[in-house]
Amino acid sequence: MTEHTTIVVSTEGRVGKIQLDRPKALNALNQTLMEEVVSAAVAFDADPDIGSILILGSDKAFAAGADIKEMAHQDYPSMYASDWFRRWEDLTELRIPIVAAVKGYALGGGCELAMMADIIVAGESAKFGQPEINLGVIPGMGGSQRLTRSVGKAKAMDMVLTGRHIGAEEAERIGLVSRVVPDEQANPVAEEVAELIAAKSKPAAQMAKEAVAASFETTLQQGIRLERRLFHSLFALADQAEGMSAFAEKRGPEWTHR
Ligand code: CO8
Repeated sequence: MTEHTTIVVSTEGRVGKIQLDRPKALNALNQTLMEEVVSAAVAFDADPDIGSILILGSDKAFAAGADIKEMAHQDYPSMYASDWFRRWEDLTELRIPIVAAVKGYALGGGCELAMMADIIVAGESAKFGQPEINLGVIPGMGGSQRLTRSVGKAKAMDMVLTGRHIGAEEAERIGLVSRVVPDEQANPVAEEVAELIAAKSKPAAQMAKEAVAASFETTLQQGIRLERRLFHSLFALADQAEGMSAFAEKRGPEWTHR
């Protein structure tokens, strides 16, 4: 197994787990952490024995943003030449469903990383925010786009322009997170969700994710056409025949993920 310095990677059944592990820096996202998270996620995506990814933070912070100390001394030529933080986009191109458990701070890049997940389970202590404006910059890992698509202009402008943090209850009310649970339940519930998804037919789950994700990119008509084509294409897979036979025979399906 690959040696990591900023994350802990493990598997639990068909769930691939990535625990952010820079607790002293509140899991601030540096270049090493980005590379390690994305590489681990890419490997899980390609592994036929893994059906979902779970991203976990620590109790005080999911992640308090990009590593400000690492960024502070960058200049425009170095940021541009390295296309700083582009690698995170590779995470968003994965087909495998991703669940994030958020407790404590999910700020700046931390909020943006959580939004790259398909489902966010928040503990009651979760605090989401895009405070970059307080550092004289703006969101740079998709916050201005993903946040706006997920919660609408009114709340996105409020968060991005004022930098204020919102709590778990408000985050659920505005549609940023899927569920809020007591803190001690956040990791177990997120794990249950990830296990439930991993127990589905992998290609069906991937196509379900692709169809929902497409709604952020396409017109309604194109999205509905894509959904129908994906639906049709599932009839080429053994899992469709198995799922429907199992229903008729009143038994649980045995997926071959093919
Ligand atoms: N980067 C680096 N170190 C951090 C960060 C961070 N984002 N956040 C916290 N830390 C460190 C602190 O410096 C401190 O280290 P040390 O003990 O060595 O002094 C340690 O973590 C603990 O932090 P605090 O003592 O500050 O803990 P508090 O409980 O007092 O406060 C807060 C917690 C409120 C979360 C506070 O730490 C804070 O405000 N952090 C910064 C939050 C922030 O501004 N995040 C946005 C960063 S910018 C960003 O994310 C841009 C992303 C897009 C980049 C795209 C490029 C193309």
